[in-house]
Amino acid sequence: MKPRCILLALSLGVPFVASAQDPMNGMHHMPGMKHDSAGMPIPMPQGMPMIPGLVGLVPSGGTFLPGAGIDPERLPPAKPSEVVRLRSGDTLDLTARLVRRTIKGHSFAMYGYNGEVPGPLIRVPQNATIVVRFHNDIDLPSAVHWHGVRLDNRSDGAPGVTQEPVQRGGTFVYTVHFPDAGLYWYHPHVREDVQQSMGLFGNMIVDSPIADYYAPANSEHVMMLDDLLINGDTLVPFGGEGPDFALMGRVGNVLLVNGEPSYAVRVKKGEVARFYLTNTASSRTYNLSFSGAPIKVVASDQSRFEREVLVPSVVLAPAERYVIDVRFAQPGRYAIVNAVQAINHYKGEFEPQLDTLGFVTVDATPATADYAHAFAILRANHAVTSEIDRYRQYFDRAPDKRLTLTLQTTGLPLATVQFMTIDTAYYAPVEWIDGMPDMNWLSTSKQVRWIFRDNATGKENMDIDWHVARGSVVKLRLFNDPKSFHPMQHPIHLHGQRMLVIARDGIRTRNLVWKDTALIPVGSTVDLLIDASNPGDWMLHCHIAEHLGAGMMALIHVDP
Ligand SMILES: [Cu+2]
Repeated sequence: MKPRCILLALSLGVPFVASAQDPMNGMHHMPGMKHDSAGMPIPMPQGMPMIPGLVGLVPSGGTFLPGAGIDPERLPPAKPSEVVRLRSGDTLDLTARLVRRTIKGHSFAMYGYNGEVPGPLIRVPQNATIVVRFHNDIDLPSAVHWHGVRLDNRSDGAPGVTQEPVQRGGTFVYTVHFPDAGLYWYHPHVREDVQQSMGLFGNMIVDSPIADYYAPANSEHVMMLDDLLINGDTLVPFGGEGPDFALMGRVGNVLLVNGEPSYAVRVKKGEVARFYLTNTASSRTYNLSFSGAPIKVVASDQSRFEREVLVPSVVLAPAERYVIDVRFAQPGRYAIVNAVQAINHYKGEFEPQLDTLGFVTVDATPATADYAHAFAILRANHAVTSEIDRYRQYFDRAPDKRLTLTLQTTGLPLATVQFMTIDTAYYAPVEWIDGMPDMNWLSTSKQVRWIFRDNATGKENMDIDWHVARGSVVKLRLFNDPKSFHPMQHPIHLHGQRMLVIARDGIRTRNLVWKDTALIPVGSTVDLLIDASNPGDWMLHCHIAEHLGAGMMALIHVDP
């Protein structure tokens, strides 16, 4: 790695020119989202100075924070998530509203579903159909997307595609059918950079009728992973007219589990604990481990794996889910650690970064049921394999469509352009932290346009109007161009269908699982096989909230 002396050569006081170009497609406009705040500095990593040419600049377009003018102390305190068990035919009222959250001693006006953060944990049997009456009582238009659920298109909750955004005071009734057992989550699909980050997310667990669908476990725990960007005692405001942090997405400096900065569970000696993991962060990819306790990966987004495997750690990109079993053989305190490789852009070096998300305390009393034997068996899920067998005939055929992932910028500060020109001489396949928050903060969705480009037609983003017949199997090849202005990984999410990641860089995936979100590292070519079985108009998009807000989305029509 080369030292990054370019910083010293950058000029001072480069004027900040905002472009009038609007790259958005009308789906994420927020009229009335303007406030007068003149902006504020953002926290920088220790020992990292702001780039001289960026000092004193603020993003264009004003700022937004929830509950403007409301004293947080007058809001109801957020409650922890409660389990709501529903049967087919049941109705749930779900209201997004302002709540007070107290994080590290500071109180903020934020959001919650039914006053809870995370929102209610909806637990249903497989094949249930429920009705959710959504009420919007927050100060932004909203909607609810049922992430990963192959439901009726009308209830997909994608404003601009399947419904109009729900204005404050408005209601929308969703019919949610759960055809697949597994772990899912719900969240808004309007200004996700604000609404998800402020607390609007919740899980759904869909239970299979098969008694030993998963191996036995002594306990179950839900971990919704999130991060929050705080400067001293203040939330760093959001872009008023569209997302800021448009280059890398907003990477928080406080790591949260279930909305709290410290997570604690207590188990017994020898206990097998099942963790339901969901990454709800705007941009951060996690690499989780449990102080060496063995982790068995059981399931991901929409199914179990073909085969259970033991792993040292679990990587979760935004919106991905994993079901894991962890066995705690000895009493003691096990830290839950996010261990990643940070890039110091100033020094041009990689360095390890460890964050403790919480602790598992293991009592000396043995667990009442001893599942050591079952835990030691790595199960082969033949039902998953035999279902996927029907699709293997398509694995080797030529891709039906190829998309290149790239970006265009316009009107960025000169210092940013100069820095990036040098910085992207090398790249990391996955950026785990934000090593340059000043540059990132100052980039808005008016200056940065993230792009899916159709290799065959040259069409981009929402101009890619792709029709496939219901019941067809589609091979989609994605290439993440490492030579773009700011190469970065993208967790790509497809609504309403299921897909297999069949190959990465030409290497066949050996242990398959049905997914709805797949991480595409920089420089990688990833082949997805889509089971296009659910008719309707469905979004394909990057799940980094700010990349979505900066245009990285396309439509796939599954024709009936
Ligand atoms: Cu992206």
